[in-house]
Amino acid sequence: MIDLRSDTVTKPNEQMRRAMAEAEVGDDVYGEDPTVNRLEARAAEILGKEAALFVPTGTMGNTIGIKLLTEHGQEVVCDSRAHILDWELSMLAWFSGCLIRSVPTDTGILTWDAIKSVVKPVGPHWAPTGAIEIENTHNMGGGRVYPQAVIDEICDEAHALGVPVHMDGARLFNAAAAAGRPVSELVAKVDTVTFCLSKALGAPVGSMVAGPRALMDKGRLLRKRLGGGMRQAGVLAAAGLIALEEGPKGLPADHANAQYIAGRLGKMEQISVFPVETNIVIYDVSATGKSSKEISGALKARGVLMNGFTDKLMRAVTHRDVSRVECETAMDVLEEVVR
Ligand code: TLP
Repeated sequence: MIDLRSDTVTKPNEQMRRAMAEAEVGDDVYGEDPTVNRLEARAAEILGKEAALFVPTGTMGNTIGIKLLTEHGQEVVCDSRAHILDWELSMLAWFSGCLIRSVPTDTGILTWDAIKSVVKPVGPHWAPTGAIEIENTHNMGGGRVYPQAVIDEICDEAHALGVPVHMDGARLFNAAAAAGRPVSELVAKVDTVTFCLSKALGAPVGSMVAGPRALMDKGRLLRKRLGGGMRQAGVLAAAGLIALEEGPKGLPADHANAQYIAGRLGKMEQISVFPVETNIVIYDVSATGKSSKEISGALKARGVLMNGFTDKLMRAVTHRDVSRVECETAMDVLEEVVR
């Protein structure tokens, strides 16, 4: 199977498996797992934040990041196709007790201009804004990267009003690779940030949430409350350390493969493809006369996995476990299915 459903499907390589087997471990709930401690220190250093916390998933990272910035009864401003809104089972409402105030955008990229009218102070008739959330890269926007000036403006304006900003940087390293900037620059002004080790960076499990030390100390308690106190988690952190150090090196190749796929899709008459900046390719199949479910099923029968997320929109995600040759084969198969 050529699996282009997501970069979440990457499997640990030999180097990771060896490191996992040999990892030095301890009880992380006591703060005694040396490998987890190393991963948290290294992630904080790379991000330029005071502290970082190893969490099982990106969803838990976002949950903790946003809970740390908000109070029950507030609103969180995000775009209308944000992962926290569409794909996290209302976790934000459930755990943080906040409503989402979503703002429609073409590409998932918010601007201060687009959100300033919905950012609200405390008042007698409405819920005040507790935080702003931005997603970089933007998944459903097609892996789009925030222009740095846009992030900086949102953060500066929000901070001037006393409103903090959380970044869902599940694919933060893809954004950095595409922007040609260090991740620390991308996140310099946000208050809390989550990124995933388990997507394009290749770890089997794990994400990080980072920010000021005092917040991360509180975040450690929230992680425990959510059932994320993972004890001898060094076996996972060992793979995470390799993902963190080695994973980013492979991202330009994944991005080139996504461009290759977009190029091939662009040549198929009944398909229209959205602009590609990183490792996510979104394309519209409505002109084929088939639904994305039908196309997905026909592809699967021929050894290629790609999913639709609406009736007409499909997604291909490149990652370290698909080669250029496999991308070529996948496109040959799609051409055949469409024909
Ligand atoms: N995204 C998954 C699915 O949930 C859609 C995928 O295949 O792309 N933020 C963003 C931007 C994400 O794309 C994801 C996962 C998460 C958070 C959540 O990460 P996990 O799955 O580790 O909870």
